[in-house]
Amino acid sequence: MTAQTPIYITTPLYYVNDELHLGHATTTVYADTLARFWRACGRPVLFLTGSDEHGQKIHKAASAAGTTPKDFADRIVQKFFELWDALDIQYDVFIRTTDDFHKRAVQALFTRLRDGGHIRKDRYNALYCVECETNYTEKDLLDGKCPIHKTAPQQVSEENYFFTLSSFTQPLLDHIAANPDCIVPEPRRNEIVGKLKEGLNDISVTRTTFDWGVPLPWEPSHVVWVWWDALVNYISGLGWPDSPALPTDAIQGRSRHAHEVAGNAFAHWWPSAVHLVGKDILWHHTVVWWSQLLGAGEKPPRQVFAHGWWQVEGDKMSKTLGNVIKPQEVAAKYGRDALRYHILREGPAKGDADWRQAAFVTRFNADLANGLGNLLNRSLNMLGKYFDGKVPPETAFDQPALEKARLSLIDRVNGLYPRLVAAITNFDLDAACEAVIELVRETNAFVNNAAPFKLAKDPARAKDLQASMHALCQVDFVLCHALRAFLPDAANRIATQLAVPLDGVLADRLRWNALGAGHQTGKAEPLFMRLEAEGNTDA
Ligand code: ME8
Repeated sequence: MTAQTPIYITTPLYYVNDELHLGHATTTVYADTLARFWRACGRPVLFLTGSDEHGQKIHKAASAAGTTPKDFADRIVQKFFELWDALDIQYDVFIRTTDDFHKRAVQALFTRLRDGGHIRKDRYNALYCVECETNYTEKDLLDGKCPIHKTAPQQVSEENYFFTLSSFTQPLLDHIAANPDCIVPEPRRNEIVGKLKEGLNDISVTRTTFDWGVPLPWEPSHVVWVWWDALVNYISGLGWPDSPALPTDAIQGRSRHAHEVAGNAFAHWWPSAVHLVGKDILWHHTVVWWSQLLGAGEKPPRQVFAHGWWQVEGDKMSKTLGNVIKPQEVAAKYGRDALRYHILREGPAKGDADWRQAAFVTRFNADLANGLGNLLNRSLNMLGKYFDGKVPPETAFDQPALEKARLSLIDRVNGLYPRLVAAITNFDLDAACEAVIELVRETNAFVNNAAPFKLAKDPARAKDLQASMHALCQVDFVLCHALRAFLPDAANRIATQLAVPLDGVLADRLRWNALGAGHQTGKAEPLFMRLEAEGNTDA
């Protein structure tokens, strides 16, 4: 990977049967953070998200609401836009599976698979969970119920089209062996390899009992199974199979950036595709999706990253329990950076996680209010008092212990960029944030030791005062750039207070002396107010 290698980042297309919750916001915040980080590194990034609108689940929800599936989807998808706007999610392409260009791509894929001999008609007898939109065998069930939703599956029997999934067992195992990081983290890859080694069964991929889906081109009484339809979005969103450009014209108003690429958009972005998903849909995004691609003569994406699930205060998050965390409510109450930070620090990137309100408050106060906010505020206030807000020229401390502390800060600042790149390459968002917060902690300790407020009272210590304030200016500048991906609102507010533009590539910005002497900073404003344990601010 070089700074110029493109990266194509996707979230799942969420179902429009209900409003989105913390779980959906988590995958999307992860994707947005990766996208912002790599953009700040100067890498070409394409970030796609969207909505999954076909299938029985949506049909059922629309009937319950007394409306048509399309009207229902139109209504719910507006809520998606509102949520992503409220959280300032900077996606490039928003795709709806009811978009015409997408439906044509699904039909083209199906036709290719038929022509390649991968499709056959058969009798389908299955146990189908509508909530998962997936069928199960008796041995998958727990007490006769879906292992995820704990509801009894439907017994389905119909004649429909099957895909020869079984013939892809070995090609998938070979692909994974040749590309060890194509499924991350490692335990997730092992899980998929384990299941593949048990062998695969052919799967039914059309339905005739309802019509809310993409019709088969040669037999429109069949609609494509919703998963088969939805997964194709990752390539239809790039213009596959025959459009050289992204379909942004077709989705004007929903998509943010029209990326100009030389040549074919699919050829440009697909080799560097990274799908972010929850562990519940890893099977679909590897075994099912990759077989579709291989069968159609295309390559699997470069990587699938699967995160775990949130619980809430030790319980499953569910409507029945009434403990569903609504991201817009958290953002409205505490700020979207606070929500984002908690997701990045405490979220299920590596394994399952538990949303605990007490931990939310503790971390917010320690890292953001007492840590980052306090550092910024005191350093800018002191700079205003002692240097009229102007960055002083660099100088060393006379006192050896303080000079040692300053040299250590310089090392930490200059080592931050490679640390962030390594953490983000590994999808370790927690480690990336920790690297920034360690700089905050070390600098706060430096302020306590150097005590510029005391130095300012002693004219003989003028050089040490200058050394400390120059160092603080460098750290503040580096922090606002380092936080661009993780706390975008705070990064902007710090940049305003420092009176610097939030631009340029991180490799240039995360360096000691990237902020020149003589620069005039702006007015210090509090960044974060401490929270009381109940969640009230003490402002
Ligand atoms: O599966 N914790 O959509 P979906 C963490 N339409 N993440 C969670 C979560 C939780 N408790 N609950 C949900 C679908 N998620 C299909 C996808 S893609 C071609 C089709 C997140 O609306 C997680 O990312 O059910 C999970 O994979 C996704 O929401 C499922 O969203």
